[in-house]
Amino acid sequence: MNKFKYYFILLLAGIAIVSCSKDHDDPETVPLRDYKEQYKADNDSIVKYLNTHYIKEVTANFDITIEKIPAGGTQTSIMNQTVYPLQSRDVYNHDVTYKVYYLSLNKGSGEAPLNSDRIFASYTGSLLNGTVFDSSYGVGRSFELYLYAAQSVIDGWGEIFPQFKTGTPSAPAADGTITYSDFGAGVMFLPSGLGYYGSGQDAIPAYSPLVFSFKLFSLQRLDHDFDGVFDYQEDLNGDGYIYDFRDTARYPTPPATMVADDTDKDGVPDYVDTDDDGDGYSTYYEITKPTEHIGWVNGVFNGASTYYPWDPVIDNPSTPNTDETEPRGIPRRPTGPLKNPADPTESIDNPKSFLPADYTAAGRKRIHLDNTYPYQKK
Ligand SMILES: [Ca+2]
Ligand SMILES: [Ca+2]
Ligand SMILES: [Ca+2]
Ligand SMILES: [Ca+2]
Repeated sequence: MNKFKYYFILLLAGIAIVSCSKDHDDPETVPLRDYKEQYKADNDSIVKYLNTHYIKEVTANFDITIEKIPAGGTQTSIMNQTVYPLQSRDVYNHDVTYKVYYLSLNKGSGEAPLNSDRIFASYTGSLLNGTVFDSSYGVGRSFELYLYAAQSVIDGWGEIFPQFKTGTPSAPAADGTITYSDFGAGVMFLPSGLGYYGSGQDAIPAYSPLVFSFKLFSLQRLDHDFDGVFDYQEDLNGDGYIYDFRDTARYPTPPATMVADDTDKDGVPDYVDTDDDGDGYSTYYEITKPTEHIGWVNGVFNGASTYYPWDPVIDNPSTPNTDETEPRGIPRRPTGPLKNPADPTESIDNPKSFLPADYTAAGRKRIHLDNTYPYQKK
């Protein structure tokens, strides 16, 4: 959790060095443009694009062709067509609330990624003038949506991909190839503030709005604090997004609609907080299954996992040699009889016992999020 502090200190040191070097006639660094001003210009350009271009074709495989409406043309603009109604999402970033436009060509049949998961997707990126600057030519590649990943993608991807779902994989072909059907497919129209902004890339001039068509094939859930609970299970309000408001450059004054997903309200969101409920016991410790509960116990199979999964899971039929059955999820604070029924006071010396329902009840407050459990020492 101190990583951020170091990052900001390094950043400040970097700025100090740049300002010092100006005195020595080194090339000046150009300050970044104002995000709000740039967004106004970008949004004008994007709206103009949406009003002057049309969807020429969408193939059965969700490959889309967008072209400019020719002079005198009667084609319906992207903005006004109704086959794929234009959608938008409000995105707060660098103190700007962007209205990000996107098209949904197909929602997808699988799971939606969280904005910190790894996705397997294909894409084609172009500028508003139609220049294609990069493409994976329909072939899926792996990307981590997490903003602070070593090789992270642009901010806009993490905001739009969670609106789509993955596809349905085929059985592997003879050469091991898996193909996907009914995958998420769409087009996002990104202002430069959610793209490369002032730092242009090879074929992308600085401050370019970007158009990406994409297909979302599959995803991999990630656990960024290694506490045994996946990021998407630490998305407390279930909106598909987690944010770290310690990043005050991106989020100086987050709107009320953005939720921190921070159980103990210490400013560190659950997905990077190793003690989610702030009770002094790490989440990793709290979700560790007692050894006497592993494997076969009194004729009941309790699963081979060292850790409680989030919810009970059934055996995976495609792995006949392994029994993944796990009837117990992370429990709530126990509700069974007291150890000493003669003493009505629940305490560390007189704890309640776990009932089967404590491991499975829907909506239960799991113990790693309940700072009243384990019982505190007197
Ligand atoms: Ca985690
Ligand atoms: Ca959330
Ligand atoms: Ca926290
Ligand atoms: Ca804890």
